[in-house]
Parts: sequence; structure tokens; C-alpha cells
Amino acid sequence: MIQSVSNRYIQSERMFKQAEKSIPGGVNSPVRAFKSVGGNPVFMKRANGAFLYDVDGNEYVDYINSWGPMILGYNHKDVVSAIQEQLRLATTFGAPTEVETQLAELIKTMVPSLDLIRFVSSGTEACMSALRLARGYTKRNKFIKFSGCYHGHADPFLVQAGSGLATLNIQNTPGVPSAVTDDTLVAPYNDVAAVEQLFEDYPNEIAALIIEPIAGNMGCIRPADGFLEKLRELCNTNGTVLIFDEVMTGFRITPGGVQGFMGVEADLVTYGKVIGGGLPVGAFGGKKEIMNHIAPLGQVYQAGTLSGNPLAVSAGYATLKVLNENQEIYTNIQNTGALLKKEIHQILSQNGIANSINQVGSMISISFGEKEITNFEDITPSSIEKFNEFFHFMLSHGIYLPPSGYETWFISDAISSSHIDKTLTAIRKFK
Ligand code: KE4
Repeated sequence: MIQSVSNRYIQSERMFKQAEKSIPGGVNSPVRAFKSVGGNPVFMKRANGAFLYDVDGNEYVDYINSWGPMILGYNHKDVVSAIQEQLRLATTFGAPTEVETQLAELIKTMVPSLDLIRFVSSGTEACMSALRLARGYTKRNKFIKFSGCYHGHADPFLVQAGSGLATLNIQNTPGVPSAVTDDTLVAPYNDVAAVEQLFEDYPNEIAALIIEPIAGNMGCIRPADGFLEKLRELCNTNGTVLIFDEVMTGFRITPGGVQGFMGVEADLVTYGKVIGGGLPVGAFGGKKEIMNHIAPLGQVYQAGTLSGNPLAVSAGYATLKVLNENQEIYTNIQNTGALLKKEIHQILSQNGIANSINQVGSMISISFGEKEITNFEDITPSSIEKFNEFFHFMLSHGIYLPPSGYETWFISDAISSSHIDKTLTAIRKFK
């Protein structure tokens, strides 16, 4: 029985009003605020496997995976016991620990192109540090990003960014000096000619090109055939560092991330989300020729009090260990992604609702329109408006989607046929 909206979220509404008195917008990250979809955020109490449970006791099938980290589902036994074991020893030391090396070595096993990797505490720190390193290594300042891609909230990246900036329609953030963003060059995703033009306009000035090799912050967008290969070629020709931002795709698309999936090797790669297993871990890594410039080996400074935190790294290590030793998980979540794409497209089309669904592995997004989405500019206000309606419809039917039409859904290994059936049953009722 679907309770009426009024009494379905009594505790959430109360907690939100309380939170707003002390926390800007009542949330600690803007995308959680339901600003785009409307209404007030639901406060969560607990989660297990494929389910989230809010403070009013409502149960949801989870397609947000905490924005990506929970690829195994919530409370995976190996991850929980790894955290409990480290907790008994200590949460942090501010000194090196063996588990940091173990995670680094496991990542290198899964991503053989990496020589060295440095852990930080978020994807933002990973991308910020990778850009600084590329600039220090090349002694150049300019870099290329793509409209709709999001690389965290460090100043240089807050230009035509996706995720929360698109959701809130913040095109250029106050407080970010133009002196910083004058070096940020932007091209449309999948537009080789635009990238070639930037290299022509700024010969020998471009330190880096950073890209989400499969985009996930403007819905899910696969690179056009040959696009990544062309970027690799242009970076080689121009002495530019190619950075793959795999904070979202790393260890989610395949064990080796998009580098392994598409067979294109970047010079630096950034990670986050999955490598923390639900606790704060980010990382950047690459060839030692570049990584040797990072302090204390080199002069490019980067640091963090809780970087490589043993409790967080233990959760990440346990997560990657399960993924590496049970690679059928990738087949499972990819198959679920393909099934959802096929079934959702069929149901919505039969209901006369125009839709175009992008899906790569366990990442999926719906655009409510006929046109296939190949870049940020393809996303229309009417599609976002329809998504907002769809979001609340699904929420009321116990399906929790990311609260923005600019975001990607995530499928965990805990999603099984019963969860899929519940999802599709709800969608059949959406008109
Ligand atoms: P964090 O600083 O949020 O850990 O990572 C930043 C980041 C970097 N690169 C990519 C490709 C990312 O997707 C992200 C963060 N993703 C968003 C969701 N689209 C995080 C959710 C949030 O901002 O609360």
C-alpha cells in the first residue's frame, strides 16, 4: 500500500527542517538536496544488500549505491569484517601502514599500466592533485576538460561542469577567480574537431586533457568509436598529459576500468568511490616518469592528514579483493544493466513515453526524448522535467534513483531478479 506523501515522510521532513538550521541547505553535498527533482530529501537510517531504509521505515531498491561506491551492495560481509578488524587496532595513525601498500599492489594487479599510486580522501583531491602534477611535470598551465564532465569541486574544474553544477544550473561558480579558470579550456564531449582546434589555438601550452572516459555526470555517455584513441594521439603529438578521471568508472566498468575496457592507456588515472568501499578514499596514479615528480620524491606538493586512512583503505581493499576474486560480478551487473535498458525502453515506449536509454555496464541513465544523448548539449529541459516526475513516481513506489536527471544510476551486485521485477512493475504504472 502506498502511503500518501503527507505521512510517508514525517520523520524525514522533521529532520530536514532541523538540519537546515545548522547545515547549508540541510545537506553536506548539493546533489542530495532534491533541488532539481523538487521536494525535500529523504533521510536514510540504514541499508542492507540492495535495500535502503529511510527514517520513516520506507524501503527502497537502491540504484544510487551512495553515488557509486557500493558496487557489492550494503553491508557486504567481507567489507564489514575488514572494517571491524581495523577498528579494533585503531582508525588512524598519521604514519604509513601495510594495508595501504596492499591496496596499492592490488590496484596495480588490476590496472597493470600503473607504476605508482598515491591515496587521498576524495575524488576531488585525486583530480585536483593529478592536474597539479600534470602542470608541474609539463611546466604548462592550460588544460582541456569537456562540458558536462565533473571532476570534483576544485576551482579549475568548475567551468561548464556536470553533476551538481548542471543540476543546480551553476555555470560558473562565484569565488573562483577568472585567473584560475582562464586556463580551463572546454570542448563538447565526443567532439574531436573542437579538441583539435584547442591544440591549434594553444600550441605547446596545454598541460593536460582530463576526461571521464565513460561520462557519468551528464547521465551516462559512452565515448564515440575512436574518440579516446584520437585524444591519446593528440596528447602524444602535443606533449600533453592524458588524464582519465575514473573516479566513477574505476573498478566499476571492469576490473581494469575503462583503460582495460576500451584498450586506451592514459598517463594518469584518478580513482574514488569503489576503492573506498563506502569510506573516504581517492587516488591518482600513473607512470613513474610522471609520478616521480610528486613530493617527497619531487617538487609537486600534495598531502593529506587522513590520506590512505587505514580504516578506509581496509574497506577499499576488501571491496577490490572481492571484485578481483569474483570477476563474474562484472558479468552479473553488466547483464542487469543491459536487461534494465531493454525492459525499461520497451515499457516506456509501449506507454507512449519517448525515451532514450544509455547504458554501459552497471551505469545507466534515461533521457525522456527520442534523441540519443552523446554530449551535455543534447540534454533538454523537457527531458529533465519528465525525469523529475519519474523520480518521485519511482520513489513513491520504493525505488530510489539518483535525485537528478544529470546523474547516472548505479547497479550493485546485490540487485537480483526480485529487485528488477519490483522496478519494472513500478515503471509499468508510470504514464
Ligand atoms: P568526490 O570529491 O565527490 O569524492 O569525487 C568527485 C568526482 C570526481 N570525478 C568524477 C567522475 C565524479 O563523478 C566525482 C563525484 N561524483 C558525484 C556524483 N556524480 C558525487 C556526488 C556528490 O557530489 O555528492
